[in-house]
Amino acid sequence: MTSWSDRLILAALGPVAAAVGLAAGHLEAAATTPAASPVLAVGSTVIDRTPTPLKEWAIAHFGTNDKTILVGSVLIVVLLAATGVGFAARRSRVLGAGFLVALAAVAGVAAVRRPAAGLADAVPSVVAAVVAVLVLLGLLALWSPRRAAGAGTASPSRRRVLLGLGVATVGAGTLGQLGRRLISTRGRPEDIALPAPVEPAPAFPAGLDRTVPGITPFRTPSKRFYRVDTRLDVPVLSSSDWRLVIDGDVRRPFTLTFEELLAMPMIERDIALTCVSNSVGGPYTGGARWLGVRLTDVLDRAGVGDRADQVLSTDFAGMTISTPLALATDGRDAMVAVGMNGAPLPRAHGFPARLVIPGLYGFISATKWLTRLTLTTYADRSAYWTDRGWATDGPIKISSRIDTPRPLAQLSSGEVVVGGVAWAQGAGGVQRVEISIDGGAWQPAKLGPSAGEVYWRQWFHRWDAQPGSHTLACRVVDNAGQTQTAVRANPFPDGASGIHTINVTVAT
Ligand SMILES: Nc1nc2c(c(=O)[nH]1)N[C@H]1C(S)=C(S)[C@@H](COP(=O)(O)O)O[C@H]1N2
Ligand SMILES: [Mo]
Repeated sequence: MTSWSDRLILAALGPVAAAVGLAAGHLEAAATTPAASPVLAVGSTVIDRTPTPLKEWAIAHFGTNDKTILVGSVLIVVLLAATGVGFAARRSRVLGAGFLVALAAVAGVAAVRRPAAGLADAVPSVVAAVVAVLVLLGLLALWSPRRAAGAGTASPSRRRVLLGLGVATVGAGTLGQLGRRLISTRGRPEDIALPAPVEPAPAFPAGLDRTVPGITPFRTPSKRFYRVDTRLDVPVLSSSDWRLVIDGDVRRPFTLTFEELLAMPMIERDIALTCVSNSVGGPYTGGARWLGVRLTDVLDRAGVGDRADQVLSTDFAGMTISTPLALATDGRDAMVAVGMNGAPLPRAHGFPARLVIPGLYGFISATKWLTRLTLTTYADRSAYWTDRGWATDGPIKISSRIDTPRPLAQLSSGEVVVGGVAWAQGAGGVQRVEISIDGGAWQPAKLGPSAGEVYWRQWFHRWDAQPGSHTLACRVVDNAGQTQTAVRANPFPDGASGIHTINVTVAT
């Protein structure tokens, strides 16, 4: 007969050995590939296999704690399963060790079967198995239950094994915490040194923001750049863990690590992004200097097949954006961007990598937290916004905006500088901006410097303001001679149009 206290010890042996093993595997993964950590690999496999409605329910109920709860549940299940180990080990040590190895094997398989994983991703699970078995054997050696005297009196060997269990538990906690620390501080934006571009952008000209108060800065600081996401939280991705998979209708599907991406030739471009949801005169547009790899360099390496008409890009959470292949590869500088305004992409803007494609609205081009490029067809696959009725082909409509004075401003009479920004990315850039006061003739405004066709342009006009209430309007003419339309359209389904018009009052 085994006493109840011996049974408790037997039940604890497996979970404690497994915990030390998992913690050691986690730490090993933290130093190499965090996602290959036994706990995280099993956790993400569970997420992948969970039906979407259940996932949405979990996110709704647990919010940002959903990952913690998931990892906690995985740990509990594993530790519960491991309670059998000690009893198996009592029959034979090989049986007990085999039990632990089998548990680690589940994690190893999960790690290797993750997208873009390799055999090396099994290493943390192997480490976990070896450490767990050693701890189990060590604890058994401290204990010889057969020689233990009757219940109640703590024999020296029982005291030894209890001490061993305690030390091992503390060890598991320490190793696990070390692993956590290491993962959270590895692969952060601030740790990344970006390579210099082989094709740098020309020197950025000084904008009108120095001379025209209230005009939008020529380059939008990253912190002030508009943000449009389907997510509420800012995803925290690690660059060391990140992979870009290129698959679908390609001759040579392949996977890039972040280091491999950085090793490709980098280009640097000034590109203004605009959201299709931006209304005329609205704020969802920004200009930045982007650093990245030409999309065509990535696609050429894979060898695009001849059926594909769509680049379907997927973010780390499975959100999809579709881009017409013909537009993405027509010679414009579509890029897999890693840098924004001279620094790694901020997390809010897609760290570690995103797409930036000049001339197309963000919802069909600018995938943040990019992890996959799939060459496919519109007939076969549809993306997030396509399923919601938005257009699949969305060149940014030419437009212009008055930034200063503000709508309904109260001004003093005399000279007032009216200024703003204008863009005409798809159409050779801005040729001129015109302004009309109180519905009068369109007169040319003065343009600020140019940072290229796919960037926006600042403009201003000195207006001799007379007392009364006035209407100010602006419009852009592109380099193909086309004038911004006055026909009003709502953002849905392919972008707003119309003329930005504001009212101001000039005091006597
Ligand atoms: N993963 C992901 N990428 C995304 C989106 C998104 O919701 N999720 N929104 C898109 C839209 S609609 C726009 S306009 C741009 C906005 O980029 P920004 O937030 O960096 O300004 O990102 C695009 N990329
Ligand atoms: Mo957008």
